[in-house]
Amino acid sequence: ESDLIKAAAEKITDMVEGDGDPAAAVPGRPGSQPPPLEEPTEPREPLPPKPDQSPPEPYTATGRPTGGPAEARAQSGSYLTSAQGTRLPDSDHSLKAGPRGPVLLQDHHLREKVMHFDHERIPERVVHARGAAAHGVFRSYGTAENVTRAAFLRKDVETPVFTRFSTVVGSRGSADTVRDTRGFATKFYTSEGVYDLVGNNIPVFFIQDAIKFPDVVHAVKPHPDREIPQAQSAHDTFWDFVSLHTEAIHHTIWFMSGRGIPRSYRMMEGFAVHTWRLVNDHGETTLAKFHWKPKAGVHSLVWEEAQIVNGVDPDFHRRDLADAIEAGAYPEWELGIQTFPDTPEQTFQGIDLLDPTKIVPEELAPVQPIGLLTLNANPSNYFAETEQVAFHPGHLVPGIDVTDDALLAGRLFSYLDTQLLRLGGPNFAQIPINRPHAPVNDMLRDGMHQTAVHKGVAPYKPNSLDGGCPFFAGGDEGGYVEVPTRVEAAHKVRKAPESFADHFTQPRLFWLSLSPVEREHTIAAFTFELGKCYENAIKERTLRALAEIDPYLCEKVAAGLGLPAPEATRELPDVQPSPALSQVGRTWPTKGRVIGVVADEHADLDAVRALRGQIFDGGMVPLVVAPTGGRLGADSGDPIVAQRSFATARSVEFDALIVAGIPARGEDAFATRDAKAWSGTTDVSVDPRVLQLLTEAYRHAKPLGALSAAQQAFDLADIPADTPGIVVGDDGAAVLREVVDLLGHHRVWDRFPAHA
Ligand code: HDD
Repeated sequence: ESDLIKAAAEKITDMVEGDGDPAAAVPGRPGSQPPPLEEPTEPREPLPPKPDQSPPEPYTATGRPTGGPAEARAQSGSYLTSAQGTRLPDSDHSLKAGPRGPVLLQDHHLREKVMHFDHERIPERVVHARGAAAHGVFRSYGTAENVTRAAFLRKDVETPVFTRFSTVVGSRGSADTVRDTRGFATKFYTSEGVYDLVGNNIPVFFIQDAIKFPDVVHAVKPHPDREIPQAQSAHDTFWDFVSLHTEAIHHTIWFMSGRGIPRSYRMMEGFAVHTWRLVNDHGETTLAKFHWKPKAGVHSLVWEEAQIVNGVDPDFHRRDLADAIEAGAYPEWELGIQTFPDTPEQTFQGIDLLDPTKIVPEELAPVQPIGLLTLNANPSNYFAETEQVAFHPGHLVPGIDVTDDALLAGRLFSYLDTQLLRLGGPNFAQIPINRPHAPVNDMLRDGMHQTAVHKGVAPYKPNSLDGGCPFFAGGDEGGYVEVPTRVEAAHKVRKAPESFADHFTQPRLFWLSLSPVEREHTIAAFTFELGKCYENAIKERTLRALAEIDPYLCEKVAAGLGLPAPEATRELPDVQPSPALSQVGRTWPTKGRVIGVVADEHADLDAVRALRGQIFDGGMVPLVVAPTGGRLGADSGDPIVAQRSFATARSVEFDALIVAGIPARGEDAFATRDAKAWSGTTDVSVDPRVLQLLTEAYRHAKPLGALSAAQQAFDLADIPADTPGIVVGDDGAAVLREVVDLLGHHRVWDRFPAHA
């Protein structure tokens, strides 16, 4: 009997392309199968190996196929893979805690396979519905090679990527600058299959266990009776949840700070939140947290700006991202990792690495740069790409594995499941934007939206009819082999570890790390949000949580709500602040920032031309704001195009303003309006829309400049010339230099009152 099997196996092996002797090492290959009980029919020649089939062409940043051998793309190649192109070492055994089980929820291969089978006979994201995305490239520095064997993290490897940013709460048509967490999800089309890094702009999450996700989302979404408010957390159900689940207060204080209203997607940090397990070529493991660091700095709007933008330009962030890319000012982020020894406790300096509501301060574990992300092409079709892209934290490549974080475990289930509803079936990996750029050779068949025309007759393992193909890949052939981490025998319980019960030390750490002005903005946000709640009990419960963070925070918010401030129930811990958490006090690059130049026909047009050129040369965006559209100095040989008119410009669009001329009140300018009401001045000789530009920019602590001849505009707007951040002079270049220096701090922070 064994001779017969051996002969058949040799025949099959001979027919398979590829080098080496694949039968030797890998279970599941011909030759290593257990013998059948008996031969059911007369032995006959096996059918030829399953022919390769024409793969669907992958979509790329430029809209063209990536090139390379067509058969390297889909349903082809020698090894069995997941739908994402990751090679599989085994498809017959679920991942278990020991041979006798139980089966682990983190077995993403089992779930992918069974989920797909379940749907073989043949709507908006429930969260993160509103988003904007871009194509790009990730270039690895190779600095992570010692901790991970992931091929895309080898030195100088370039990997195409697609990144989607999003708000969490609002529906697809909601505004961009609402106070919310932002999603930051990146799909890496690696040579080993798709890797998704599905993160947020906040390093901690609301909850510690995925089983509470429906609760927190139900709480923050609009009230079910009237379906209001849209894209807001400022309502009773959200704060009811937060005050009753105090583990949410850490995430909440982050998005009550400026982090909840970013200036631009280009100016946000990103975090994968969970701790991941990296494994290197030698099988050694390291725990790690991923960070994205924007080259443009980390900046926020102020609340009034965010609200104005919501009305004036609800697509502000989407437009900003697309404009920057179109202008060639490609946004960049460095990917970094914090690494921790993979000890059985999975803690670092007392911080539980499995608790997704905890950070490890950068001062304790520095973020080490491992590569650069550059977004360099806008999508050509919003639906095909931005809407249909499907992320999943379980899309992993060899070298990156999961930990036992209970929030992550639930996510590993949820993201596959949601795509079934959203993308209409289990074949979403065949949608162009989701297609791996690695060979896909799965045995997932049929189902809704099947676009592949599979050949061969034996989509099952083991088989002899399709030549036994495809084969399993061992770890040394790029197979995704789970790290055989030890699972201690324990009782089944519905419980969290004890360390998860500390809900307040890290919110206090965050609070103490903020600068005084950031604290004032955070107080204002809490006061606004709770002020929109109707139930006093909810406000009081939240104040009790704030008291456990800091007495000043609690007292100020309580005063704003007109309620007594409760006392903390314990002595507040002595916490070392983390300066890296503050956005103030550092100097940031000014590349890509927008400077408005206000002028009319009476301005010194040579000075305006020079300013425009100098701003542009500095890598920033000059926008000339004139009384009407069209051109200034149309009769001159070098007219100046007005990018904005007084009717279309609003201060929120500019990071700084320079007034080059004092534009007189035009005939059509608010003819029927009371200029005093708009500008705070009785003088109507300056167009009130210009005064509004200046007073708003002043209130939002933006740098303001004026050429001497135009400085009167500040007087008319009641802006004292001796306040910080007001620059006046004859020499346009010198004024600009000083304005740009101020812009390096993002805002003139001294202009905000700050006591905390
Ligand atoms: Fe989630 C989408 C980020 C916890 C369930 N999530 C989604 C997106 C981002 C995140 C960026 C949008 C992806 C895109 O652009 O298409 N989610 C996170 C982070 C979390 C997190 C950083 C915690 C660390 N999520 C989380 C939990 C669950 C989900 C605990 C469920 C148990 N998330 C989903 C989802 C979404 C989603 C319902 C909606 C659309 C989608 O997946 O594709 O499955």
